[in-house]
Amino acid sequence: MNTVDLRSDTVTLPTDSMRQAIVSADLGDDVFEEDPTINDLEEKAAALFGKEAALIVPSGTMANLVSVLAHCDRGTEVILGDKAHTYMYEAGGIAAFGGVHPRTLKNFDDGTIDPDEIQEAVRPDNVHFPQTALIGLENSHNVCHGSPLTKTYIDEIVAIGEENKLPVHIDGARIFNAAVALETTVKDLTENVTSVSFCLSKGLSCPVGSVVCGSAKFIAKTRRIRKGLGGGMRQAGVLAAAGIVALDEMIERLKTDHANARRLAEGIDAIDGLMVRLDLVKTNIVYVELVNNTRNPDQVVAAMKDKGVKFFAVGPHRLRMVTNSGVEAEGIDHTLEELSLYFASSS
Ligand code: TLP
Repeated sequence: MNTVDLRSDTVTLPTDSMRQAIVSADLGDDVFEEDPTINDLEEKAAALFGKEAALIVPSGTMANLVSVLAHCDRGTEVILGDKAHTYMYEAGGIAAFGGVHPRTLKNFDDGTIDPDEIQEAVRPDNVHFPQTALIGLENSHNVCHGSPLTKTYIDEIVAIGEENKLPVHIDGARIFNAAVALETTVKDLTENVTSVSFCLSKGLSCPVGSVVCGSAKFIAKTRRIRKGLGGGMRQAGVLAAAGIVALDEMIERLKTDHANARRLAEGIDAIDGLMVRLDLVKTNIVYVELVNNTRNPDQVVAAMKDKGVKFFAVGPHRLRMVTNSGVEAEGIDHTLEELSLYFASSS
């Protein structure tokens, strides 16, 4: 049995058709906007998300960074969840490189933030306060059990944004997972938000790349910021070629990752000593709680690594597993078998 790698969907490898597309891609200099494959990917992405334009960037981190920097001047504030990836991870880039002040509000387990709290957090016009410049959401929400945000919720936040003349950005690193889980399209979820970023290199299995979508004016601004951050790439059509294949061939198969996550979650929840919030498992991310103190997460991770199963400890009592295109149904069976044996022997 090959290693079952559940550390993240970022570990996915490009498919054969991606590798072929990479080899035969038409290329040019993308800083001159002359790479035909990148231009095709960006046009395709903009259309898929119902936006005027799009921009490829090297990572999800840079996608969020260029978006926040394009929306927010130095010293202004972004309202976002206290479990947002942009707040918890990304090396504090929005503050470090943009001087943008994060105003965090409680994220519920389903990834939402109370709309009334968002409304109340918008700063009045007063020299003492930073000015609010942006509302940020995350869909699906990584730390909140991979929960998908619905169109109804997103549009409610967009309405608050409009009332207060504030743009809304979605970190949609896994927005295709959200759309597949909600049986809708990404366009349906994002047509009313100001900007959205998504990752090609997570569940969609590309080697590298993320894309930002928004108005032509916004994308022109992100292009300049990307250059300033050193993210202007040259013949990066080799990456875009895989991205086009991903958008054509890899979206529907996310259903398999979700089915595997569901089975994994149910199997784990049945093991004595482990608990999963089954009501919250809707996409490809499974958080597992250790409910007694016989083992700590690092011990579990080390023991399972020896049995060919990899995942992360993400807190004093918590593990994270992410299903992905490199994990088949038999990998889920193997994981459940090994965890059952381990916890039977240690209880
Ligand atoms: N998430 C990674 C790690 O950084 C935790 C993972 O394994 O889940 N937004 C969201 C919602 C993300 O989950 C991630 C990556 C990013 C942005 C950043 O993407 P990259 O890693 O491409 O910079």
